[in-house]
Amino acid sequence: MSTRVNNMDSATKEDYKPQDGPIEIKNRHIAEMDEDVLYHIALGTRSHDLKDMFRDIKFVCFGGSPSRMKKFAFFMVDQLKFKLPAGQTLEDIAHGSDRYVLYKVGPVLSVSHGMGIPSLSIIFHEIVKLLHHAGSSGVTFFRIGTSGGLGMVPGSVVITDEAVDGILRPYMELATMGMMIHLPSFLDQDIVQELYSLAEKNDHFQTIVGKTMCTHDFYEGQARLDGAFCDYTKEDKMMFLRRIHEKGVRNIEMESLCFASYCHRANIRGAVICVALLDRLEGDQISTPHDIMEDWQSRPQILVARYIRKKLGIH
Ligand code: R2B
Ligand code: URA
Repeated sequence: MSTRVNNMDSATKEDYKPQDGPIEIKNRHIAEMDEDVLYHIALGTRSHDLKDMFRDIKFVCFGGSPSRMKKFAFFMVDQLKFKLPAGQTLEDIAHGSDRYVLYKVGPVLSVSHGMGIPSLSIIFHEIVKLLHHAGSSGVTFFRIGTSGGLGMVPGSVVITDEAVDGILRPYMELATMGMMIHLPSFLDQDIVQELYSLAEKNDHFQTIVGKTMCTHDFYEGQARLDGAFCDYTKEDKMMFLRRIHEKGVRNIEMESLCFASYCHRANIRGAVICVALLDRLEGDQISTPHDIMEDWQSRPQILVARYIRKKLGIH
């Protein structure tokens, strides 16, 4: 067994600039296949005319929960002043599979990714292949999600400028072929600043930019005291959270590392925008009433909608 470090072609997050070209697949085997079945979204290159269905896609918005991404799709109908054909409503295009949901609103795809890196990884592969088969180009990806904040008012929004793993490393480790490969998690800094510039003075919430820690577990991985297992003290927990806060970590969630490193690997512009459901320096349990949490979860969507409207010239 050996460790291989690859894909380190951009050495720092500052010199990483994604290109605006067609979505390319860095896998020569795909071109040799008669058919590519995108199993988890129940689509395929033979069964569907992917070019006709998806060629115009310019923005893909990923989020954990299927119902939140359905709501986001309807929000985009409103935001883009999108005219649905008379008598029609939005359909889940991936309804043939009950793993993920997929809604299309003009040039915007709204996709659920489930919880954690393994779930996000599967849908990311299939969406990149889908857009490649469709011949889409100049596409931007977003993850709009939830997180635990550090040192901020709950309901604040964090735009990730760097995703790090549970021990602060800016790359994702992936075990493949008996080796561990390292995939850097640089994000495009221009889109970070552009999204930040779209936060308005009159917004009823605070928006900040910072590092996001991505863990493989919600409880012990995030130093909670309220899991079924816990081998550390409250003092250990607070020391850890204060230490990562000093190192620039502003929120903790479970997908940003994979999302960022796959965007980097696929040369796709990507951004991570998450609302903080609580301040982890104050506690572990999420007990805010559902209606307030619903409102908070729409906040990253508001920023992303502003970005998309700006790019499409919709005022
Ligand atoms: C945020 O919230 C989920 C855990 O509750 C997880 O998907 C994440 O990243
Ligand atoms: N999601 C997480 O991963 N952690 C939190 O604390 C809240 C939401």
